[in-house]
Parts: sequence; structure tokens; C-alpha cells
Amino acid sequence: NSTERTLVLVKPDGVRRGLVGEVLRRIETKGYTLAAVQLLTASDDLLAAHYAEHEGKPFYGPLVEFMKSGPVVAVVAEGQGVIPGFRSLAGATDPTAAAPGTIRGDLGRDWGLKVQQNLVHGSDSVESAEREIGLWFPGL
Ligand code: DAT
Ligand code: MG
Repeated sequence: NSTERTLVLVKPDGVRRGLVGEVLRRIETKGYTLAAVQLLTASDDLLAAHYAEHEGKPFYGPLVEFMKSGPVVAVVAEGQGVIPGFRSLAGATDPTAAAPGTIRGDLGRDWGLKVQQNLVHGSDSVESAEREIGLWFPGL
């Protein structure tokens, strides 16, 4: 339970809907620290590397297209247990199934919703976090 870092992305739907501040507020009020924040539109190469584990799955193409559809906010958050802790704040992958109180559960919409439009990404392990931080923040 020592201090660790995770990569959070506010996805294009979250940026378009003006929810960047709300996501950062939840990270900060939980007690995590923001170590880096950047607004950018991701390239094909960056997204291919970021989502390499999902290459070949049926949702991979739509996922990458969606992630390129507008700017995202990339965040490095720091704190005790922040990797599972942020995933717990985010809630279940499918916003229609995510519990109330979570980012996806409170803010996800269920009309016309695609699963990839689930507002946020959070790293799922120490190894993924270090790999993803290196991709989105080279040199950090
Ligand atoms: P998570 O973002 O909760 O870590 P994941 O790593 O399994 O979920 O999948 C990455 C993203 O891909 C996820 O945020 C949304 C999309 N996705 C996952 N499963 C999907 C599915 N069955 N249909 C459509 N999109 C999916
Ligand atoms: Mg994942």
C-alpha cells in the first residue's frame, strides 16, 4: 500500500461534456496528488501502443477511432493505492452497469451509449501504469 502512480485519461466524451474539472475534483478530494496534466489529441501510434493488449478484439477499431475523435486529458495521479483506488472511483467498464457514486455510474449516460464512451481510463496494475505513463509522458 505504498505510494504509487497511475495514468488517468479523461476520454474525448469527458472533455466534450465539460467533465475534466469534475474528474480532477474526484481525484483530488479522494486525497491523491496530481503529478502531471496535459491536454492532447492522441496519435494512431500512441493509441496503438496504449491499447496493444486489445488489438484484434472486435471493439478495438471503434475504440481507437473514438479515442482520436477529440482531445483527451492525460493525468498522472499519485498516492497510496492510487492504481486500484482510481479504478474504484471510475467504476465498472460499462457505464450502464457502473455503481452510483462512481465516475462512470454518476456521469455515464445510457442513451445511445457505446461502451468505449465511458469517460475515463485508469491503469490496471503497477506494470501497466509505468508503461502507460512512459507513453503519455515520456521522460516523466
Ligand atoms: P477498462 O477501461 O475498464 O480498463 P478494458 O481495459 O477492458 O476496460 O477496455 C478498454 C476500453 O475498451 C474500455 O474502457 C471500453 C472499451 N471496451 C471494453 N470492453 C468493451 C466491449 N465489450 N465493447 C465495447 N467496448 C469495450
Ligand atoms: Mg483497461
